[in-house]
Amino acid sequence: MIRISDEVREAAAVVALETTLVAHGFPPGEGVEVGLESERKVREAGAVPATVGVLDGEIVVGLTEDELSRFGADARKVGPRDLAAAMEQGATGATTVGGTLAVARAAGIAVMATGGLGGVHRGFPEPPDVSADLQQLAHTQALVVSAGVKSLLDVDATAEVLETLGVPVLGYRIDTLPLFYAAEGGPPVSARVESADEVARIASSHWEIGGGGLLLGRPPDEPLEDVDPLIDEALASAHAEGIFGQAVTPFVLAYLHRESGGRTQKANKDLVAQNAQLAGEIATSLFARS
Ligand code: PSU
Ligand code: MN
Repeated sequence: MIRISDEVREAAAVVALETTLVAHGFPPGEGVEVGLESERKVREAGAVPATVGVLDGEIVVGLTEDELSRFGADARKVGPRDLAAAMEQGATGATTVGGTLAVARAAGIAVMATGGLGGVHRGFPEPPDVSADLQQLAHTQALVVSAGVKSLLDVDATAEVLETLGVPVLGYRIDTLPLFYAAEGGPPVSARVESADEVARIASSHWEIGGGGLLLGRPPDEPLEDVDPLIDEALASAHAEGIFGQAVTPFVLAYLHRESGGRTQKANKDLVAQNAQLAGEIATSLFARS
């Protein structure tokens, strides 16, 4: 049912990587580059990358480069609820953070990296759109490294939901939750941490006492502090075009990449790689402690 690559199966320290950002978060071709760069960063940190996706109905943990290149804009966006249908229908599906976590749980992988977590969309409850990432994170004993929550969302509301769900929100050398492109100005984290080893210790303790997922927010090294007006424009444009549900995030990201002259695309690519590297360090620390 799940094909785990030999390398991942034999690895000591593993980091799961998602494919939705590869297929739907960047222009065609570029997403695959981002995925491959993330894999390199995980390896540099001494861990093994396990990129997850559904290929012709088979859940794969540890896609090869050739396999990864098949995750283009025509791939389904697969959250936790979509996995079984994609399998039975022989589909090719790019897993979101939530979908990847569901597979990581089945495969016994405890660390994953992404760009920005999904969350509560702006304007809640109109529409009542809350990413399945949140619920799945709460129920999976895994740590997600991200540049916080995507700032096209209602980040404050998302932080409140994470508290309600009992998800620790750690800040990597920062007191507030990073805002994806921007570093500062988000809601307070539940604990600030200074090192990968400290994160590994906190995650281990959390799991020992029966806790579920944790979020680690890592601010981007080169933040963009002026994207907010463009995000407002992108969301207004999505609304005007009747874009809703799963299509909103890809639409808004593509709008920003285009209208910023590629600045958000570069920032997004860089922060995904930085998160992958840190996730690799944490996976390595977790293994050393086990
Ligand atoms: N991070 C990025 N780009 C992305 C995503 C994360 O830098 O495209 C994806 C993740 O797969 C996340 C999804 O799970 O966006 C959230 O989508 P939605 O808001 O529809 O739940
Ligand atoms: Mn949604």
